[in-house]
Amino acid sequence: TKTASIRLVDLDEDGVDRAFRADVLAGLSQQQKAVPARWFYDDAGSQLFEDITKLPEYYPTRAEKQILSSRGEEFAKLIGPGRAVVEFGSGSSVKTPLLLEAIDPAAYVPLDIAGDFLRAAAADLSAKFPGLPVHPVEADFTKRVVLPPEVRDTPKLGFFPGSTIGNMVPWTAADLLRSMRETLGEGAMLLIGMDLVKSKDMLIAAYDDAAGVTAEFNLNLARRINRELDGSIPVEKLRHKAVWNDVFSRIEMHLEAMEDIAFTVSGRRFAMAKGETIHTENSHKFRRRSGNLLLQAGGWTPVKRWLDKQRRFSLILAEA
Ligand code: AVJ
Repeated sequence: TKTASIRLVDLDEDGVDRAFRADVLAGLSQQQKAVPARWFYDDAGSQLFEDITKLPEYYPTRAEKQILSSRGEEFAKLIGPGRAVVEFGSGSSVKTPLLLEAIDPAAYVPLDIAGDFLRAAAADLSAKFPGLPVHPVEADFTKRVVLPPEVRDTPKLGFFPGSTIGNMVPWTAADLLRSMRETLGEGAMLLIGMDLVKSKDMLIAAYDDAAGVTAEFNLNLARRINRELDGSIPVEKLRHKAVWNDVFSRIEMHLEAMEDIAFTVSGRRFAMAKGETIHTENSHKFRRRSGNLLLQAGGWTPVKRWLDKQRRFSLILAEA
């Protein structure tokens, strides 16, 4: 299998719009066309992802919530009170409270590149936990982040739920884990979600649901390119495709041309032959050994691993 590797443009460098344009133009110029998955999440895409989490076929969100709501006592014992919880990505309305309730933290520090989501998540959490200091930080957490002075001397717990780590190829994932370790400092712990390898049928169904919500989520990326980058992609001639890549243990999402097409993006011309695809997402699935190996490659030592009742999803606690 041939894979595309794309150099991500630095978000701080030129601003989000220029980064989006640069990623898309570079990605569409490759032999295997590809756009990094992080560009799914404009307002429409974020809403569609919310809808995905409620689909009967999309088990990861429910499975992870089940672990978080049933293992509170173990979290409390292994993590202890008084840590600053640093969440990578804006807090999801349901998962974060389950963790915070269990461990009696000293502060909550959500990190996100999207300021609006960040402020909304921070306000939400403050309302639910009136006594808890909340320090949102607008930052690109793929690099080392300087945390607010209020939590400088507080031991940290990093929280990275959702199996978002699975969107990255292993070397990028290991880099991210190392950055997190630098951001979190001495004595830190990390609680991270990793989706598990399971039957191909269950995996494909989770990424190609009967209601077509995941298809809309995928197609929205092409619509976003048209909207924001003055594109003329004929979206109605693309179809959503989810495939299992057994070599890399991952679900891949693609947008496949149903006939020969040509279009422009920001004044540049592109063509796709019938059957050619734009690779839009990797979602790696883990086993105990592969998950532990990845954590160790990123500088973390696994401490404890929990699965949901149906053994579909894992949550791993690690220490620096
Ligand atoms: C939010 C990245 C974990 O990979 O399962 C859901 C995104 N893509 N359906 C995942 C997603 C298609 C999701 N993550």
